[in-house]
Amino acid sequence: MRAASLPAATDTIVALSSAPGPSLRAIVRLSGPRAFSIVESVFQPQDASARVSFGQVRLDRSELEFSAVRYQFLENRSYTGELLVELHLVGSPPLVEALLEELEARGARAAGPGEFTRRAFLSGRLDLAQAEGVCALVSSSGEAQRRQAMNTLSGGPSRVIHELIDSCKEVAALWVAALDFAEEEDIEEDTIGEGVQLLQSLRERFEALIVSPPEEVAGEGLLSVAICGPAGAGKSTLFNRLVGSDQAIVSSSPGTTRDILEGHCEFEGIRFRILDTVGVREVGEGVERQALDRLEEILDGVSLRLVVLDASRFPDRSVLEFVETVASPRLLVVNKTDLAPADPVLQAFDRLPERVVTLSVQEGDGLDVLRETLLEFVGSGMGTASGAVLGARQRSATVRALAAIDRSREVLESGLGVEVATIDLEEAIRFLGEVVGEVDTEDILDLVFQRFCIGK
Ligand SMILES: Nc1nc2c(ncn2[C@@H]2O[C@H](COP(=O)(O)OP(=O)(O)O)[C@@H](O)[C@H]2O)c(=O)[nH]1
Ligand SMILES: [Mg+2]
Repeated sequence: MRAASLPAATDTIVALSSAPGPSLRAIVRLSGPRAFSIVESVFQPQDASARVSFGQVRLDRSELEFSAVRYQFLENRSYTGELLVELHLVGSPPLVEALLEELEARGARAAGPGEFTRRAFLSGRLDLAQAEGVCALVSSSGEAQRRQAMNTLSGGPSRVIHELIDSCKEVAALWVAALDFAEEEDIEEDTIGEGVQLLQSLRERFEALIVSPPEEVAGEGLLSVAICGPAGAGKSTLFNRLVGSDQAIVSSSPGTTRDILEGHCEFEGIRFRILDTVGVREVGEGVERQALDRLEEILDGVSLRLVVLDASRFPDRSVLEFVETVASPRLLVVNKTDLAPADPVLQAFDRLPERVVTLSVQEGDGLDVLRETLLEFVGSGMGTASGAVLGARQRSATVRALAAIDRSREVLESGLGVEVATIDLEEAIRFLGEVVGEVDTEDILDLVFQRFCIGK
């Protein structure tokens, strides 16, 4: 169901939509059928017919009078798709407070978090993915994240998701057509062969969307990166270099880092949360087992893992095994290239992790490449073919859609037939629909809009 077919709101909401606290200018916003008339009851405009007008606000209840500028927007021109008024006044918290109180007394209701954007969605002005873009924009920090949020807002992921939905629907339509000729054996067989291929190529397009994992960036404006690897590889040295401090104790005797250290850094406007962890060989049995469990937990919770190895020490079996267990996305960092070339260490792997950076933290060689690689990783969402960055909710729905696509392919391959495979395919379409809000599930809406601040 398209959001636009949901019933329009009948009440009028009000909230401060600029930042709270003293400021040069505060913006109080009303949206809903009575927005114009409620404001008219407290505001004397200099030019009643102008869309933008200076005027006087008179508040009966608090007996206050002050000047303000009124902006009026008709339904077809407003953010929410409803009648919308903004009063711009001097940003004094007591004045704003008194104004809100008066407007509420006159029939406006205090808006809940994200309610303006929710209405924009309900009136079909934004789709759900774009609405989440607004959320990310509001909470974004730094220029790059702002750009990314703008990308969502301008429909980046929406466009890609709509394309995916269309492709899924095309495949489903092919199958329905094939079912009409089901008596003819070879048509069904051709359809199955072709279907498996179509689903496989769909899978790749899904992956391009899901692989870029910077939902943290879009959501919280911070990407967490854990540094892990064997003791003495230079993890703490790298941590200090990235974070630009000497928080972590660097020592030539392995086993110095016992706790998880956390620091922050920013390059090119992207903020990173960096975690320095305990070295894998620093951990033995008994009490230290806890440290290893903790390490696993940390590695689970981050967006990217840097596995640091020492170029001058051939990785032993336990290190190689450890690297295998580190989940993607991960980046292999071969350090201390001032002591030895990286190649012999790299050759010890049967299969190398996807990305490798060689450097000497001590000499500072290769640190730029590492920073660029980190940025590239974040930017993979901005710069990939899909150009789309998914928020956490969008991502999880997309992952579920992909699982349904895979089930559909398995069904085809196991010979259960096109009809059964269609059920999973349709489920995939439904999950994708959730991403862009082509559903009427109140729960999803609540989930999305709760994360907003009031006034947005
Ligand atoms: N030669 C050289 N030594 C390094 C380099 N990076 C770190 N080290 C040294 O390696 C030792 C272990 O470093 P540390 O950061 O404590 O390793 P961690 O156990 O992985 O945290 C220290 O003596 C560091 O000074 C490097 O690039 N080259
Ligand atoms: Mg250390």
